[in-house]
Amino acid sequence: MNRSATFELTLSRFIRAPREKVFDAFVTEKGIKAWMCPRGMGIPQASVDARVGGKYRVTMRSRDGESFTAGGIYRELERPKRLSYTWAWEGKDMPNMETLISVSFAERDGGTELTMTHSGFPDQALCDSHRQGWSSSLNKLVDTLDARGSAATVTLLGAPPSTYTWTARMGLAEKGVKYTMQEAAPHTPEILALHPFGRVPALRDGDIEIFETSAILRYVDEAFDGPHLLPQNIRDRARAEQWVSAINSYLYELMVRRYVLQYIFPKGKDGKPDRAVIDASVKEIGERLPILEKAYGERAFLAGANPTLPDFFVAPILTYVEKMAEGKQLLEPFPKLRAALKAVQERPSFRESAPPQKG
Ligand SMILES: N[C@@H](CCC(=O)N[C@@H](CS)C(=O)NCC(=O)O)C(=O)O
Repeated sequence: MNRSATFELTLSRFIRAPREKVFDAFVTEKGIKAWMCPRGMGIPQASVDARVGGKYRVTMRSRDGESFTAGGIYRELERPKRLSYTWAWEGKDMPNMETLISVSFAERDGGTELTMTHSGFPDQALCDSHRQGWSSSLNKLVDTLDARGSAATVTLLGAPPSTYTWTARMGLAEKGVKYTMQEAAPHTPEILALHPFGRVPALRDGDIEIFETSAILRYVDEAFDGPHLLPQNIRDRARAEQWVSAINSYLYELMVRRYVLQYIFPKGKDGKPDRAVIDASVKEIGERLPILEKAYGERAFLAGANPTLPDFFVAPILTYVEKMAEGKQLLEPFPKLRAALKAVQERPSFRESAPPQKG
């Protein structure tokens, strides 16, 4: 190892699994293949000779087919308590350094407290990039060993009646990602800890924290296997992003805040909805819906033949609009929009993610 190397990282995780199982996930081919790469990557090859002085080698592959191989030598194997091994990348484009990984496995509350130290980095940038990589890999380790799967690492914080929370839940369900739903209202301390503007939803994946629904679902789309939430060709993907942005910027405020919420939280005289505000919003919604109708063109959904992110953003909003006094009449003149909405409303992801019905 390079003597001038001084940078190191330490990460810990509690895993609801016995120490032996966690230890074996580091030193068996099957175990390593299940987790030892960041989310969004896979391990096509791993070889292991788990004895002191024995070698291991791991090849990681990104979705776009790029491969990265690391390997090293076991220095210490004390199952199920301690493990240490060297770590070096192969290939001329990879950092030329041999580093050391030490892992301890302690029993706690019927599970395992894992502490990993990776030392010997020649600079902070390499140390930080490895911290990110290991942090994401350890999320996968937890998912694999905990009976709850990814619901052990992925938590969505939000308020089920909120349209954005509904959209985020739909995206997670479409992708087939198990998650824990933590109910939290906007501007509460739990939300403010993750979202500096206090809005819902926010997502935590291990120690990775994300706010803004489109960023959350972008992350979910790239980090997990499962059907794509965005179109795969450049033009349609740009179109999908365009409509997500347009819905957020030009439709949500009008349809939800200035219309639906006027009924749900009336602020007019005698606790009734403010008629003037509602009338003005209805007029404006009537002017904007033709833009949305036109957007479908010959497509069944906003960015192509299949529902993608913009459809998951707009459906909860239009579902609320549809339920208000003027809603049916407002949507009536727009057959393409109604057909797309109905198709999304019929998806299991939409129904499973819907806010609980009152009464
Ligand atoms: N741009 C945010 C918007 C989130 C948002 O506005 N959420 C609403 C609930 S649907 C909220 O938190 N409202 C509380 C507030 O505005 O104070 C996103 O995409 O996540």
